[in-house]
Amino acid sequence: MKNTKRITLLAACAALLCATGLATAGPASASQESAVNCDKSIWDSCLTLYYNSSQTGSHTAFFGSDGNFYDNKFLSSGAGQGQVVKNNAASANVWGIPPYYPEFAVIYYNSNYAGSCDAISVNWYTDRLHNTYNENASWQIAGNPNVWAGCYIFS
Ligand SMILES: [Ca+2]
Repeated sequence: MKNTKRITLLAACAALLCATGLATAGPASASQESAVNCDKSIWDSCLTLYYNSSQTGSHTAFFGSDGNFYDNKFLSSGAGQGQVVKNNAASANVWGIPPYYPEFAVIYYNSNYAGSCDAISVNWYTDRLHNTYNENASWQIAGNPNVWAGCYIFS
């Protein structure tokens, strides 16, 4: 009888831990690279990519860096929802908070931060990507000017 009770209690604790874990797993969890919108309560900076020009159509928000857009999809409702982000983003904006100035979101033509690039200043945007329009595969947030040297600059 006592043993049964103890086992039930353990099972209940395990279930509770599991529920707590799910409840606290926000957009910034390590396994998730993107979400529908920037979570400004958690993220220091955030890149939002849009399926269409002029920041329209479906969008997806990224924090940190992502070496390959192949496994990310446009998440919000709108044109392009469900499409893979890679080679499909037309416009973008970047949100960030001090002291993360000056920083740029650098978007690359190739995966793993290679190839021609567009660099968008934090708290700026573009209605049409220049070097990576519909040809985009990775991005990183950067504070070192050497990183965005040679990129097309939006600021
Ligand atoms: Ca990815």
